[in-house]
Amino acid sequence: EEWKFALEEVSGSVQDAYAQKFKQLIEEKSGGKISVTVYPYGALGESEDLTELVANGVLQFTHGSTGILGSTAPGMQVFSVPYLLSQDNAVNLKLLTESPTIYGPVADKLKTRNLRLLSMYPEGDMVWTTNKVVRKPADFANVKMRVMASPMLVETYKSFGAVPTPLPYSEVYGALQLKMIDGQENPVFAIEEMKFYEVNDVMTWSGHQQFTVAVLSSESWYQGLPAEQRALIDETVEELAPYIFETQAKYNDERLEKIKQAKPGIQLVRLTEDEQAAFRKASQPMREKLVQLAGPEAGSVLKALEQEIMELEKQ
Ligand code: 6CS
Repeated sequence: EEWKFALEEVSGSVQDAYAQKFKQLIEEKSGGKISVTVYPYGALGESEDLTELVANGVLQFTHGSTGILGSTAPGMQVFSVPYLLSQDNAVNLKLLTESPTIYGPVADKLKTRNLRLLSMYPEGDMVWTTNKVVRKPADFANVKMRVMASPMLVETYKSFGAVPTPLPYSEVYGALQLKMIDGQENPVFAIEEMKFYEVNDVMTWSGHQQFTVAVLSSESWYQGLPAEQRALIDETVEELAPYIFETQAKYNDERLEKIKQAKPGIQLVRLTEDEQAAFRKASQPMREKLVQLAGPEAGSVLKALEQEIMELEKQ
């Protein structure tokens, strides 16, 4: 039996690390009865295509960036609300793998599209790459920032003072090179492997968000599996959570060193607390925006998640 797992990222990425470990564990535990084939980004299409292929049962597993999933599953845009996740990844691990809100109403909504939400994890802090230094919203004036297709991201970057430009991942490098856009946001490991640092001169840690991704399967396919195979998937996904949290942190640290070596002139900027506060203030209306764009249910999900985070932070 063969299970197919697609990635929205290239070989060597965080998603690849996840899928390779998943493959290893499933193949071992099934005693070789199941083999998992991993398809890196580019093999089967853009992120939206992969989600569609899983919903149609052509593929069994994929990753769905919440910033892209939000364009077709509006509720997922809640993860594009800036400053949502905790600064403490131990809190985020619990939230993203056990939250009754995520695995209740959020997952139920995905089921209506035949998608099963298996897990979620962060892939690292979003870092801006630009050609000029951006320390305050006014610095973003006329700066065309590429974002994933979620309307919430478009609105967030407008609120930050930039000119948001949605584009598929595969087109970002070329668009930066041709100066059709001035900058983009992604975790460090992605900036390294997609070579965005070659065509931008400044990297800025804005502190406003982590990149979060959903691990998805086909709901009807999953429900049709024998109980022991469903259990095998559930148990493997649970085992993978701490592994991928550690691995993404390691990848992001290592790739920053690689970037510094490849481009010693790259300027690294970390926004101070005060500078971050100005962006936070500018994006305050995004909570209302979420309700306008994704409906009152998304607003309730946001409130419930914020409550869960607060409680987890107290523990
Ligand atoms: O920016 C993007 O579109 C992509 N970034 C990453 C790190 N993974 C997949 C996603 O599509």
